[in-house]
Amino acid sequence: MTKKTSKPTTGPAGILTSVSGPSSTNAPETVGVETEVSDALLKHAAGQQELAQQITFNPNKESEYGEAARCPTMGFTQEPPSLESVASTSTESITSEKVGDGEVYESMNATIDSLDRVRVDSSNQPLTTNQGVPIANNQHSLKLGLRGPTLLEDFILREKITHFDHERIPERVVHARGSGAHGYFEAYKDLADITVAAPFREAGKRTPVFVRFSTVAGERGSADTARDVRGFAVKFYTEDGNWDLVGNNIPVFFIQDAMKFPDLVHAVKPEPHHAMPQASSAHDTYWDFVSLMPESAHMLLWQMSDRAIPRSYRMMQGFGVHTFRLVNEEGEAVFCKFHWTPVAGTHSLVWDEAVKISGADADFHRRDLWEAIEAGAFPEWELGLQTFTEEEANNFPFDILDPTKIVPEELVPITPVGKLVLNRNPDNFFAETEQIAFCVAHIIPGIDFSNDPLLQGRIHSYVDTQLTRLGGPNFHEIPINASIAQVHNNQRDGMHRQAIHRGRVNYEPNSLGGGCPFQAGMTGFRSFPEHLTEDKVRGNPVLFADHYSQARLFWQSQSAAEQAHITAAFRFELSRLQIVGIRQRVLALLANIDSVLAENVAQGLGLELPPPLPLASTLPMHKYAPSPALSLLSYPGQTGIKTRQVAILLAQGADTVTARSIYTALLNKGAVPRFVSSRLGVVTGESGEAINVDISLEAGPSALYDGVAIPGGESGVTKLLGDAQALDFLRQQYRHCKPILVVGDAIDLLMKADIPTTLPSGEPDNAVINSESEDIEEALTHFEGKLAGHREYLRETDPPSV
Ligand code: HDE
Repeated sequence: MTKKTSKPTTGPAGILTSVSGPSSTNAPETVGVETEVSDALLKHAAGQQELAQQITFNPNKESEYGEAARCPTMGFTQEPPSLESVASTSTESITSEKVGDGEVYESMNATIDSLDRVRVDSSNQPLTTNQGVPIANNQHSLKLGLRGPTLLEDFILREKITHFDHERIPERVVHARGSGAHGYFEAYKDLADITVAAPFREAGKRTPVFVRFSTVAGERGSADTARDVRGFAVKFYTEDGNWDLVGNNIPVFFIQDAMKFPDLVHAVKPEPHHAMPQASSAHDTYWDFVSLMPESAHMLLWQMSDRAIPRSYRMMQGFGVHTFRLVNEEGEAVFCKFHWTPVAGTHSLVWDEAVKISGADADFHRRDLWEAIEAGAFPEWELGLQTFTEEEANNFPFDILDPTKIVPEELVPITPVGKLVLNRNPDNFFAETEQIAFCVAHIIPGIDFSNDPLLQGRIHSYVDTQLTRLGGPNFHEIPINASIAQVHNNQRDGMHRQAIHRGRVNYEPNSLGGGCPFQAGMTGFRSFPEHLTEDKVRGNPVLFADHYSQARLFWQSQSAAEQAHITAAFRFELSRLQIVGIRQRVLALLANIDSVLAENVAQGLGLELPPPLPLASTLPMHKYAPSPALSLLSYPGQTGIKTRQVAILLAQGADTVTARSIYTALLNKGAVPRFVSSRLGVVTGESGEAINVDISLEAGPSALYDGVAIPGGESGVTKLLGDAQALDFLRQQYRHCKPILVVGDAIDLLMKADIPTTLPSGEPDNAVINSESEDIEEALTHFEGKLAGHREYLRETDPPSV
């Protein structure tokens, strides 16, 4: 006879303690007292048992091996029986002003949201310490008596000074000097046929972006107008996560392999023994290195061209540089090069001007970007793609994995796919522009890498550098870096962690969190499954050894003025060197590109042209037809004179009526005219019309303006004739090829300043405009045309005649 046994009772001890419990799946019905907390406790315990029982094994294991692994499966999940069952604590419904309203916002990571959640406005607020304690006296430290020593006890003073002592973070190793803004990218069309990337999903779709422009070599406080490559880094905040396109304003690079990057940067940065020169490549170590690395030849021509001294961040192109991949829903890939083209056109400074701006306004580019956005003249670029298949790439005369090569537009045309608009300045430079962390590894579904060996090294470098610069692995939680897509994973802890994760699960696979967060399988990011069967090797393909044919292509595609500037730039840089052997080596490198270029630079240095450097390749050099798109002059832009800065030069007694009409006409066309005189104050004309001077000649010297207009008025002109600063101003406007408008008597200034009205060719100089005040309207139209055209390079001679 079997004895009837009753169902064993399960007591709550296993719930009320945190170690061990009965081997029973019966959930206790009570923990004794009945409260909200006890109810949550029971639900949690029962739910955890239930989840673990329902997920009896890992059903995905089988699909992790062999062919099946090519199509990753979605992680397995089990709906938790209650929200309480996956809580960290039974007390989560207890509320306070600090812990919140006791609600669970399901599937939400509250560190992810717009920047509104962290913006601070202190209107009507008293000063407090960082602990929120109101500060009674922010003027004095706590002392023992009015004349006594300061007390260690002064926690308010110590907190303030300690925070101040640690205000600086390490600057970026490269690209330390920069400026940024918010904006959006708007797609022209749906690109589903070639990519699933979120920004290209539908026509008109807007993706928020933050863009940072930078110089490369200079330190954080260096001048904006140094001769240098400019960074052009764009962070797209997409619904599939952040995509960073970390490019430059030049489409090629100095080196072909990440292994050489630290050498390149060491060579260009200030020399280690005396830490000079700042933000300049014009020194021995740089040219020593690049002349021993002839793959830099192509990049050197771009770097010595006017691209390296842009007029404005708004007036330069941007390039992804490397070949990337775009991948569509079917998993098919095409190769892709990214191009940003400025709507304002590509315009540059001239070197003499850039040097002067460095002294007059080291923030020239930062100010220009800030001012344009503040004024509502939002900078715009068009994004264009060059796409091509692997098969097409195999027939190109260069290797698409070589970052010292472009894909000429004549070979693969550029398709416009959207526009970038920068329409909001940051609230706070440090919190946003300084703390933004771009990373080449930040890609999203639809974008993938190529095997470019420079790109491959960059994938590692950017996260790595932020660990030091931003103080640990949680820099993705800094608001400017946080994605707008939800972030859920099992990464935990580390310096400055902000997210407070609910629940006991911080691993995957799990049953106790219902399997969450789970892998996304085929809807997640999948790398393009490129097929490769190769040996491990350190080296490059033979086509990488052609160092000169694209350098020659670039040279031959430049206008006469651009070629003259490149020649002068090489001469300048090399003339600063001290070691003759290095000068000679660079000349030998140039001799492989173009004999006239090399000869002219050699002459400028007082050297004989040495024989060309030996070639690294036995393959014949490819002959490219010149590509007009490589000249800056092919992008005059569509914004005319908008945002162009124009000086209206005045002295007491000037024709202020004409001055005002010039001012108004320019302003109405979107330009930024400024009344400039030797002193601030009021200039009164013979008519009695008074004008307040905007800026003095000292505070705003010539190099800062795109053009000058000088009204007549006998006594005003007489004063300017006797003012050497004003005459210098005019001479520099002329030397820097800017349009000059002189009205009435002001023509005398041209003669006094030795400014010719004809070009060296004998033709009239159409950018030196002379008018009577009655004809000012017609003259202004002419002046505006020249201003929009930016420069009259035909005026230039080497050395300058004025
Ligand atoms: Fe960078 N680069 N880079 N670089 N780079 C950095 O990352 C690096 C390269 C570029 O506005 C650093 O956050 C390596 C090419 C831009 O914040 C660092 C290699 C191109 C910016 C780094 C390269 C770039 C950086 C320094 C060779 C053009 C500024 C601070 C393998 C396509 C982004 C930082 C900003 C910044 C490493 C080569 C562009 C150290 C190792 C080629 C625009 O991680």
